Amino acid sequence: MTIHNAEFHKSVSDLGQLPDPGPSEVVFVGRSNVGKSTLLNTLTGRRSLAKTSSTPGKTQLINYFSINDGQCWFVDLPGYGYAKVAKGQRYEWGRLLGGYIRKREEIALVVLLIDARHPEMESDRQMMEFLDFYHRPYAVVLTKFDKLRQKEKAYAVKALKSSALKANFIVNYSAISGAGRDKLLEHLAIYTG
Ligand SMILES: Nc1nc2c(ncn2[C@@H]2O[C@H](COP(=O)(O)OP(=O)(O)OP(=O)(O)O)[C@@H](O)[C@H]2O)c(=O)[nH]1
Ligand SMILES: [Mg+2]
Repeated sequence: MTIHNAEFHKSVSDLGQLPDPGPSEVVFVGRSNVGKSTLLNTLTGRRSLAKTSSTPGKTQLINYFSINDGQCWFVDLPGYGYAKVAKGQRYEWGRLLGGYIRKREEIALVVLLIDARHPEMESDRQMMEFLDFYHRPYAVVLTKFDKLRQKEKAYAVKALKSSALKANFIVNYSAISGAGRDKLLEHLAIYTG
């Protein structure tokens, strides 16, 4: 798809305030600080559309962005993995994040962002299980790919391919170099009507 314009639409802090069903939604999820807001900005070409920060936990709301005058919505969800979880314990996704993924019918695709430097995090693995359990189609974007050496790149892709077996596609992404942007937009065209 080509993004002609992107506008902030609405922020929501409670599942009771969700906007009425609109166009199909592409939802961005991932650990805090993985680069969700940065990806939204680089994907849409609007540098300060979504607020980014070097401190994790910046996005605590559900933020809606209208793409191409309502062709679809991009949705930035709160990050997870900030609070420590004891080994063997199941992740409690925040109420907003978990509830949204379970209930929102307009979700056409969940884009799960995973830090390319840490492709085997337990929380990400559990998120994939969660998405699978609720029959949510999902794809994986490996972020911060520019931070890896050549050898690490090959390792990250291999590790992810073996765990993200149900992912509809996997894209390596760098907000710095722009790598993966065109590929991701090409894939998203299928889900955005
Ligand atoms: N080198 C590099 N840094 C990145 C990339 N993407 C994001 N970052 C940096 O990572 C930090 C976190 O980015 P955000 O986009 O705010 O992360 P987020 O996932 O929205 O974080 P929360 O809202 O806290 O959940 C920022 O300092 C970004 O500049 C990338 O592709 N390469
Ligand atoms: Mg954010």
